[in-house]
Amino acid sequence: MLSHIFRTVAATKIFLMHMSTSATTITLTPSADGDVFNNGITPPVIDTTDTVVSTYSSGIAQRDAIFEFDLSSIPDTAPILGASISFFLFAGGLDSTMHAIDYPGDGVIDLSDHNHAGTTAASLTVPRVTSSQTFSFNYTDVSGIAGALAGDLYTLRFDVYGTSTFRLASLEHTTYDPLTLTIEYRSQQQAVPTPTTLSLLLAGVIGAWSRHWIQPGWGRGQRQGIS
Ligand SMILES: [Ca+2]
Ligand SMILES: [Ca+2]
Repeated sequence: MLSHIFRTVAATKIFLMHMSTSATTITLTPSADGDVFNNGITPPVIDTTDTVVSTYSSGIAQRDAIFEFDLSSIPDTAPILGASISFFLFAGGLDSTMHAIDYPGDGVIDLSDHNHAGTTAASLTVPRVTSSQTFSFNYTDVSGIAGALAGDLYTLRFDVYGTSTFRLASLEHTTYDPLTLTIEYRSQQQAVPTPTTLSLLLAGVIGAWSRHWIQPGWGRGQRQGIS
């Protein structure tokens, strides 16, 4: 019977531990998006209101597609299990690789985002797109997301190298959805029993103890013995 009690306690602990390590998935849209064009000669152009966000490369001229996210809904110390990006890509472009670079954000899309140092979160080889379509790809490195949690703001930038261009639907587009970022993280709920759980646990332990030690007739025998 004592083993039954221990099993009851162990089962309850296993349940609580399961609750403490559950995975949560969240899908975010950017808090801002836009692109920064810089050729090092003419004044840079920063566009955050167009219906299209572009990334482009042709020699020294570079246009970076930039997306800002608010990660405040994810606990600061939550382990990041994985992430993926999905976006609507307009027809065009050339065979090329698009690199997703990430770093803590500052809430503003400006010239400092051009060539801002960061982590290569993923690289996606995109063929010449003959019809507009949605693309998705998984992160190969989520450390940039983890590093941005404490400050809540997170920047994702698409770069292309060589001669290429890609055009994505922006937040301002009225027909196509903007880019989305899906993050899976491990929630870190405290493994503390609730009052209800504690009550049930105690009731189970007391009940098992009673069934074991208070045998039928035990109480009568005790009373008879005393009298
Ligand atoms: Ca925008
Ligand atoms: Ca910025």
